[in-house]
Amino acid sequence: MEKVNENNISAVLFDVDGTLVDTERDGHRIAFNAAFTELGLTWHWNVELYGELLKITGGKERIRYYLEKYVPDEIKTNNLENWITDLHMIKTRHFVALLKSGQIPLRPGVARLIKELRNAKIKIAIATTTTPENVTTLLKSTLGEESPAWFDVIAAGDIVPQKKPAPDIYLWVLERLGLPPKQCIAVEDSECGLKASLAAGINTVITVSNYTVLQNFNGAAITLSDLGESSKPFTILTGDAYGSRWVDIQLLNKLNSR
Ligand code: XBP
Ligand code: MG
Repeated sequence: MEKVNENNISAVLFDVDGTLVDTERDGHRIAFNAAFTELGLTWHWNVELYGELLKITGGKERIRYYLEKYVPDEIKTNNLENWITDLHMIKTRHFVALLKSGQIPLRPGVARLIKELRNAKIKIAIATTTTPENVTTLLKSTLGEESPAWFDVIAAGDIVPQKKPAPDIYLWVLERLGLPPKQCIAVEDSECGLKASLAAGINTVITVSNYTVLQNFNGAAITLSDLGESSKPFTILTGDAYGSRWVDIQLLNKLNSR
C-alpha cells in the first residue's frame, strides 16, 4: 500500500528564468546580443531596454515585438516568421553555450529544496516559457546528467499556444500530473508568471529577481528575496513565513493550507 502523503502538497511547480536561475540580464540578454552580432545586425539590447522587452514572454515573441516597436520595416524578407525562428535558434545556441560554461549558477535554496522534495516523494515539475533545450541544459549543467529525469513533468516554450501570463503552461502541467491545483504550489519570480499560476488556481511563492523586484505580486502566498538557506536565510518582502527562515516543505504546507 503506497504510503499516504501526509503533506498537503503533492507537487511543486517551478518556473525557470529568474526562479531556478537568474538568467535574464546576464544570460538571455547576452545570448540575444551575440545572435544579433552573428547575423551582422547593429541591434544591442542594453540592460534597461531588455527590462522593457521582458514584458513580452517568449524569445521569438520578444524579437517580433522589438521589430514592430523599435525597428519597423528594417528587415526585408518575404517570410518574417522563418527569419525570427532562425535568429532565435542562433540565440538559443549562444544561451546553451553560456549554460554549459557553468557561468549561470542555481539561485539560493533551489538545489536544497529539490533534494528535500525528492526525499519526501513530493512530485516536482517545470512550467516555463523558455525553450525546452534551455531547461535540459540548465538542469544537467547545475544538477547533473540525470536531473531532467527527476522531474515528473517538464513543460516549456511552444508546447502551449498561449505563453505566460496565460495559465496554459500550468494547466498543461496539472493535467499531466493528474493533480488538482490545490494540492500543488508554484514558485515564480515575476508578475507575469504569478498571473499565470494564479489563473490556474495554484498558490504561488514569489522569489524576486533583479528585473522583477518592483513588480506587483498581489495574490502571492508570500514574496521573498529567494528560497533561502540555513546559512543565508531569505528576506521576507510581503507575507508571513510562520517563523521559517528558508523555504522547506513545512513552510510550503503551511502556505498552501491557509
Ligand atoms: C522567461 C521567458 C523566456 C526567456 C527567454 O521564461 O519569458 O522567454 O526570457 O527564453 P520563464 P527563450 O520565466 O517562464 O522561465 O528565448 O527560450 O524564450
Ligand atoms: Mg520567470
